[in-house]
Amino acid sequence: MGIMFTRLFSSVFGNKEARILVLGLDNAGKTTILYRLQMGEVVSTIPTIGFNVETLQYNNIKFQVWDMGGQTSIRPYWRCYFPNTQAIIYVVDSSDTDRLVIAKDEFHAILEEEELKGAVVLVFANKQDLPGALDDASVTEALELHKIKNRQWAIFKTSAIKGEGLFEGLDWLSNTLKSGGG
Ligand SMILES: Nc1nc2c(ncn2[C@@H]2O[C@H](COP(=O)(O)OP(=O)(O)OP(=O)(O)O)[C@@H](O)[C@H]2O)c(=O)[nH]1
Ligand SMILES: [Mg+2]
Repeated sequence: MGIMFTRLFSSVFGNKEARILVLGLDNAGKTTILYRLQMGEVVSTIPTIGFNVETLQYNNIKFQVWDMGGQTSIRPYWRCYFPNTQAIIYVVDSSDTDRLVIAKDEFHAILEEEELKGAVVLVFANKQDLPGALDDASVTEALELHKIKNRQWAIFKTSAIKGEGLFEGLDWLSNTLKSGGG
């Protein structure tokens, strides 16, 4: 009854809830992004073993953001968190050109997952502040984003350290989710 009432209340007042998974290779900047979005600050991070989950309210949407550890040994556990996900934020270290192929393979494996069929995809080409970082067009090509079928997606250049691009991405996400995506 309590949950029903909350849902009814939320829908009357236009509040939507969305469950978001933040995925990507280790060191991509996922945890830095989560806390930059939530607190507006750069926090010092350690590699995530498991996950962090935080709630943030933005544009009338209550985002429940799951930041998963990206190390090779942890990636197989991502799928335990796939059910009921409305959006994926896929974070790439745009300066880590050696591992872009691995980032691409992991990304397309995620898109194949039945449980994520309805999820919209936001890609953050992160670490734009670093010399040698590939721009959004190059990351689009490296990740083969144009192969994506039947799904809404977008890519944004970001620097979690400088706080650039993140809210532009979240704007796209909230508008897409409000208009029925995910
Ligand atoms: N220069 C630069 N460094 C960044 C940026 N975003 C994150 N970093 C740094 O990259 C390192 C890894 O960041 P994390 O946020 O811990 O990476 P993660 O993706 O959560 O890594 P795992 O938890 O191991 O999956 C840290 O030293 C961050 O300060 C960025 O935009 N620019
Ligand atoms: Mg982390």
